[in-house]
Amino acid sequence: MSVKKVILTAAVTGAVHIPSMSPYLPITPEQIIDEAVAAYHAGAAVVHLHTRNPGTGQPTGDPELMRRVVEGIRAQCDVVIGCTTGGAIGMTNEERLAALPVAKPELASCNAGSVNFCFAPIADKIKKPLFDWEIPFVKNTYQVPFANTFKDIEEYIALMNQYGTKPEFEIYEVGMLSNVAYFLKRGMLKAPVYLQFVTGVMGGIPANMDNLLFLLNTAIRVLGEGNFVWSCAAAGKEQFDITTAAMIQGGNVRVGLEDNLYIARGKLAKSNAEPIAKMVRIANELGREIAAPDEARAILGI
Ligand code: KMH
Ligand code: ZN
Repeated sequence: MSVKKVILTAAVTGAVHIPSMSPYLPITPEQIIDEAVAAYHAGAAVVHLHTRNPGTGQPTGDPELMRRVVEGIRAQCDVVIGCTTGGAIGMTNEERLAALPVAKPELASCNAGSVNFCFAPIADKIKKPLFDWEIPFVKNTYQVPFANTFKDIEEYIALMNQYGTKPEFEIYEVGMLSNVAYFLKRGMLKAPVYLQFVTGVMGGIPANMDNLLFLLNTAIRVLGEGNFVWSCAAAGKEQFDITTAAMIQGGNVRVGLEDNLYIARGKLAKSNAEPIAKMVRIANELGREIAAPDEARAILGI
């Protein structure tokens, strides 16, 4: 069996971590652009983007900021651009989707079901927050679910189809694979569908080997082998163990400061290029070649 080249995705800043946790978390459009371009030079074929208020670091769905970020990256490299439609916990669907018609990215996240997406325990670790919004923001995730109903998912897919954007399905729980299969059967999606197993979220499937294989084998069962391309991300300290396991299993990999602020135990990553470079070294050891952006486009069918 020939194993395809591995697509490395850099999830650059996200909407979970807060500025008080790391001085290296990209905040302004310029920082996000620089980080994305540096991650590309380190080996990323895809960047997954969120934006933040440049003054406070608070996650925002402001389409103008996303437009600036996407244009800034496109001016410097041909990395595949994936924009979030997950936004941040507490945002409305309108806020989450606002950037899509403006940025018209090749790829956008499409969250494949509702889940508790909790990161309230961050509050216990921050003694002196840099900004007033940070602690209420993380605490709010203890009581507000991340809603992605069937109706929502249908609307997100329809909008992506309208703008020629391929959905990247964020899979936080195994049952969400059946949700994707439902939309594939209805003819709203073109195979191969792209799955991102996002393990390790508090409220979602834990990041371990059993669950990685459970997700993969269930995807084969409900979608059919050949009907999907998969990648794996892991939130927190399991990140590199599980993404390495995914690579061994023939999958693609997402790393970056959205998922994990550390490059090793107790050592903050100074950039998104660092975890990408680490995965390139691991891939080299494992004999997996790294996909360039155009090779990623071919694999993903975009
Ligand atoms: N910010 C999280 C609630 C996505 O980008 O679509 C979800 C998230 C997923 O980051
Ligand atoms: Zn995201």
